[in-house]
Amino acid sequence: MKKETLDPNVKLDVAALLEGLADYTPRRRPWAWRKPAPALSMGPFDYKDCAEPLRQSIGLPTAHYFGDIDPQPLPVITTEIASGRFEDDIRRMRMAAWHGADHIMVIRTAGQSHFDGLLEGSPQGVGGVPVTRKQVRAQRRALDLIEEEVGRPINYHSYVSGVAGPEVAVMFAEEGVNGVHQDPQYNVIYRNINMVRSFVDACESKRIIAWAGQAQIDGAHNANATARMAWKVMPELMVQHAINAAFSVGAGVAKENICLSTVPPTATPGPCVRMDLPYAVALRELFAGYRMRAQMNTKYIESSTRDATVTHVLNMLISKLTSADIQSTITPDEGRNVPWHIYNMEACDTAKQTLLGLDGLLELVDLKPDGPLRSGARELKERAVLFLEEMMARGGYFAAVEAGFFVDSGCYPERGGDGIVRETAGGVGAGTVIKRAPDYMAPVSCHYGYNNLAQYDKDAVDNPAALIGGDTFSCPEKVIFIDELDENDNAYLRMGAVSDYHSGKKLKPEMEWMADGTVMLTLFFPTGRGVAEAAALECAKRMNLTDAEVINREVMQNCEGTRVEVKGKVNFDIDPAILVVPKPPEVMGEDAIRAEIARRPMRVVCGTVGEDEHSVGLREIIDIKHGGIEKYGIKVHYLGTSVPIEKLVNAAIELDTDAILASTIISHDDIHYKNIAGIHRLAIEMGVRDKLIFAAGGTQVTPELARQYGADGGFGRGTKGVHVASFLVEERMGRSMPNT
Ligand code: Z97
Repeated sequence: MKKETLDPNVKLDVAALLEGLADYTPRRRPWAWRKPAPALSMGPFDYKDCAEPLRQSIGLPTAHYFGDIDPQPLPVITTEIASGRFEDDIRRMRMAAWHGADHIMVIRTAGQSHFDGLLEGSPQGVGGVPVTRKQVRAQRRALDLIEEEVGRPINYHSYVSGVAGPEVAVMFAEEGVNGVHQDPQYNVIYRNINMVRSFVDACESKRIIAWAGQAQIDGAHNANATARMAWKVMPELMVQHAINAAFSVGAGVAKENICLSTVPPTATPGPCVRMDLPYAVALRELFAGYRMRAQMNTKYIESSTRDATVTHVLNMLISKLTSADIQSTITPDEGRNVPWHIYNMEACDTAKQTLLGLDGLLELVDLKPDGPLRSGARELKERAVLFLEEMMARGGYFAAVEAGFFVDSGCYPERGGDGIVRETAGGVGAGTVIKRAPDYMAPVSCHYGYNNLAQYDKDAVDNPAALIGGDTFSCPEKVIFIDELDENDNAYLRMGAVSDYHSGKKLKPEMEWMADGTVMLTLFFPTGRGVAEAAALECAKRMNLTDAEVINREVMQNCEGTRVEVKGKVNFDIDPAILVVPKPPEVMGEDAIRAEIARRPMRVVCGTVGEDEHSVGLREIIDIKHGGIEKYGIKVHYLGTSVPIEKLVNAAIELDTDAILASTIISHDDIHYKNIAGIHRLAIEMGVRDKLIFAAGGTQVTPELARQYGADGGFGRGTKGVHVASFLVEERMGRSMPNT
């Protein structure tokens, strides 16, 4: 890859990223937190708890009202990427970084936990990517460029778990991975990997995590997602956090790098904030000094993106009322199982929007020092301590797992009897742990436990790797890089098949993979759910979509209507060369507009037409306060809202104006275009059309259509006063206006 910087207007060259990968070394290992900006002022606002802004980013949709600002909240924002193809995930990472994500979690392909060794190459995965050195190195390299582009460090993250946990930990430290999930309880409970093996492996892994300065996230969120009644496992969650946190500190991980993966366990229609807030408070009291990684609830999630987003927002209210060092985002794709680009961006925007909206909340409100919040928190802590005590009395963690203590649906000490049971001597990898021999020694930079060094070389006690002239942590050139092993399943082949799309020569709709052809339709049918779904699929068929599937349905009323969302594929390409791309409007300079109005004064009459009471948009266009056309000296006669079109044309004649501006928001039955056509027709009938400039605007107005229906100019969403003033002046200069 020749140029190691990105141009914001040029697509990321993924193929170039793979060139010379064998010699690429990462720039850094440790996790990076956002830099607080305690007295941040942006646009018209002051912020209380934000971080330093980005150099380049995409702001929230409404940012243009406030000078295109894009403030960044303080917590690190996570996005989870799970498309299964690492080369496509890279492009998604860039988009996510522009939307404010600085923690990119790469989900692993199903089943990798049970591979007793590292994978190589770049095969395609299911539900995530096979995590390999090549995949990690290429993605970290891309993120090195992307973080420079947006102007903030980006943390790259995956999993140090499974039977190959320590091998993965070493590879991650070598490759500059900054954050990892590491929790031996995850292996035991969810992957049935032998307990002894999992805890021994965790010692080595955690030592490496400590050496690399990575952030470590535990696995307690999985109990939320697995327990039958997730709101009942709150005491157990605290026990799981405690086991991994204390164990990690024992293995040498700094407390400030240990992140508790915490999820508000309850969800709507339950009274979730009332139930989850005491838990969040208890957790933060019990684990003061540790980091909180606030995950959203993914147990009670359905395929409605709206519903998932509200849950996410309620969860973030809890983050804001308590604390979150990392704010995770998954919604809204998790519930409908379509891990598409757009949902990563939506979720990042939801987090940013919510956290910004709640900026400074704790300057305004206090959590009550007494009452149900405190008694609830205290009770949960007591239950957790009792749980731990009973666990100890039974003989410790292994004995407790054998007795089915974990992921039980009772709120301890109540028991549901449905906990997950594992045998100490059972599970994948059972019997593989052997005692270190008396002459055991490992010449490596970091190592857990007994290493016998003194008996070999006293000088090497503090630096065992010196015995071999440095290990791969100190000498990256010793790392062996394997490019590809599978000649049928690798990135070169996959990218070769879609190279015209990567280069931009051809276009095809895409949701997760380059040129996957996937599109989504939203349909409404005035009928019940079953018929609506079948009708939606029939519709997709007639629209020539293949592989059509319903991914969401929401009943409006049993028989009056159902909303259905369908995904499907198109099988055509678009040649960008044949597209007619409208030019953005050319706007005259403000001084030139003012000078022209001073030379030839201009009068306009305006109003919202028909039955339309929406005046905000029009006022933005005319009022001097909003930078409207008055500001240039144009005399405006505002007739108000719901003005009959006859009145507008008559007023133009009586007041002898140069122009009519009609604003029209309501678009039912195309009434906006019907009104535009009506004004045009009336002005012709009254013999004044040639004398008048007629402009129509509104959020649903398309400029081309407005002109087709008879207006001289049309103005849609995003129009500012300067656009309209510029149009009026230029239009008048282009005509001979007898009445001026
Ligand atoms: C999250 N959505 O919020 P395998 N270790 C831990 C895990 O949680 C996971 C793995 C390992 C989730 C992430 C599910 N979590 C997705 C503590 C997976 C991965 O390769 O699937 O066996 O393990 O973090």
